[in-house]
Amino acid sequence: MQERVKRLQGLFDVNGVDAFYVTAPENRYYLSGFSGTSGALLLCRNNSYLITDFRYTSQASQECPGFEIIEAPGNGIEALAGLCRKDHVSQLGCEGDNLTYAQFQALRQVLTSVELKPVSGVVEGLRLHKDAYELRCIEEAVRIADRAFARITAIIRPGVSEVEIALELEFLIRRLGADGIGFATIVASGTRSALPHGVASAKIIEAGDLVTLDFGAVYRGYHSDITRTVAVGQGTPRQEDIYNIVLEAQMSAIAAVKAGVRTSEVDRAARDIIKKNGYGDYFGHGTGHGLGLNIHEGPRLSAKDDTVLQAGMAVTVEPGIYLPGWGGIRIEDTVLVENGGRRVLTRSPKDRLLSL
Ligand SMILES: [Mn+2]
Repeated sequence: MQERVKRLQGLFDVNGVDAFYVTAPENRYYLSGFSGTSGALLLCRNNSYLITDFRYTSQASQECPGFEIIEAPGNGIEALAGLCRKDHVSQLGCEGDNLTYAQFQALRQVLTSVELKPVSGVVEGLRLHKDAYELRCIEEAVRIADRAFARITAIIRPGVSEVEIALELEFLIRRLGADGIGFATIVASGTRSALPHGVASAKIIEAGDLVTLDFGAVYRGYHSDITRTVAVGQGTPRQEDIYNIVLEAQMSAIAAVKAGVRTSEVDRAARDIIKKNGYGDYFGHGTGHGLGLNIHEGPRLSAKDDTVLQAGMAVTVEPGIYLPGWGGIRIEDTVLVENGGRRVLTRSPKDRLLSL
């Protein structure tokens, strides 16, 4: 954590600040290790403070060595103002993407002698590169999701509802050692599988349905993300054809992932194959996204993004084809960017349309 704080302090000058105020829960956790739900960091050149309330002070002193724990009631901004005076802060960076307008106004009112500078993506930029510990957490989150998938296929059959499948998945994920699930579990069957984000509904699974399962585990704060589409009963030729196009697109995008490559090139690798097969209009989202303490973080793997991939980034690769009134297919893996290549972390089978 001290190392991370040092790297942030190294970015003070380029951002024109002499201290940083951190409130986004994932950024706060990343920099301090504080797992409570309420608190803020003030990082100055020489001192690091965690301002929190009575409920969390003893937890914070255990979790955050290197931080001075300041107990303050309410939103803690009076305490913040006092610390800014004590440490002679004149330009305070704050998280423009996280603070609400009301919070910003409240800060401005209290911090009368401090220039408040909203900045964007600074801590998020540090979080792009996962260290060895973070990678181990992501790998464990992936392992849990893979194990849950291996077990969930046994209960997918006609007569079971999407919600029942989702609940079972979520139960398995917790039982397998995760903190919890990473996002609302998607179980989208039949024509609902054409909804890229079809969160599980009361719909009953029928023979002949495609079922898209998109879910993930959280382990020590870190996410995994996986999608598999399966057929209930023997897949039809058309279901298999479209599955194989999506698979080819996904494999091609995975093969494009390596340090030094632009994210837009990874997106293009998937999109070209789907276009070439005539389904370009039915793949309306980006090819993937970074993940870590957030389920969606940088880098974005999309046609409009030109971030250069670097070793230590963790991303998803998840093209899909969605045909309204028919159904949809998406295949998603969690992938680690390495020098000269990539490592696909998810291992659930995908090499053909699985019939259940
Ligand atoms: Mn995803």
